[in-house]
Amino acid sequence: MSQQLSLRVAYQEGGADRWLEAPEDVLAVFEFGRSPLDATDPRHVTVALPQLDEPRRVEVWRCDGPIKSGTWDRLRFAQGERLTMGHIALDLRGPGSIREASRDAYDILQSYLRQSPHQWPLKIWNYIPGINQGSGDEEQYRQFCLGRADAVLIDPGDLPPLPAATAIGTAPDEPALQVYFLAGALPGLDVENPRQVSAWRYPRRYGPRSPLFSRGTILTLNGSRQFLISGTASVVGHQTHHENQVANQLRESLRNVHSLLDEGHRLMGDARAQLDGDGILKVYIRDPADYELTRRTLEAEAPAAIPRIYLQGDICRENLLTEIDGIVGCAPVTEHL
Ligand code: 3EB
Repeated sequence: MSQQLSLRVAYQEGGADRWLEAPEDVLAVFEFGRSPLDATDPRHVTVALPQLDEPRRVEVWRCDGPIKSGTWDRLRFAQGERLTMGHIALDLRGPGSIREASRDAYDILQSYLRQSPHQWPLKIWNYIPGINQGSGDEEQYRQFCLGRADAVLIDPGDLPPLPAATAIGTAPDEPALQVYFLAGALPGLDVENPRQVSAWRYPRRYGPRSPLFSRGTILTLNGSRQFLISGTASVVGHQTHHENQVANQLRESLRNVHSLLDEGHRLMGDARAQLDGDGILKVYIRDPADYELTRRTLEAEAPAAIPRIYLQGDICRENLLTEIDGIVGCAPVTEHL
């Protein structure tokens, strides 16, 4: 018995238009390979990462409607009955550093959430132009982390709920920093991965301010659960494993995902997340030449039932070649009783 999930995510062939025109329950339509500055409808999120596989698809999020959409400062949002999607694209041309843009984006995001009925970010995606440009602490990703920490006035040591996150690099000439999120009226249940040091505890050598995200959050609504999985790479402890080996990096990433899902099951006791037709995976690949091997490796390692899309994106450490994230359903363990 399959239950109705609160957020229904799917990859759909064809363009974004028919989803934006049609049903009442469309919260967001993500279109890949277009600058975030291109979109006009608040529910239409254009993402600069090119799609590597075929056919071309859009990612559609649906939830209980009616959906209200609009603009708030430089943020665009779509608000359903129990979930909100919001996105921000800040033009990086002109004065101002990535650190300032990141701080601005998170300031806007937080002031929007404070006045929203859905105050809790569950997952945040960050797409950062030229993420590995600059050396040492000047690297764009580290500067992005600084800006985020400037804005987010929380001490992760106090263990407040943290959203799950993904941070991926777009082309260096992409003009905009993009941040988009899913939010709800209650915080998600944070899950950390026992195989990995929590990102907010990473040692100093990875940058002056640690990334602020949980490895995953569990959204519970309408009696069903979904697991929002953060960007997951070949990081064990806090160290990169399998340098220059994309297939082994992907396998390690999947071990991390399974370990995270097991930990979620241990914490909740009841539902168990699975990689099946209720979920989706996104596979980010730094070098398009690695696509075939990455695809074959995933086909050998992950259930065929889970839809997936392959996107070209840089990973936040220069020595990482691939990363995966996803949204997956949790089947109630008691369903057959
Ligand atoms: C890692 O495990 C990979 O800065 O928001 C993954 C997910 C990563 C989110 C972020 C960074 C972020 O550390 C990097």
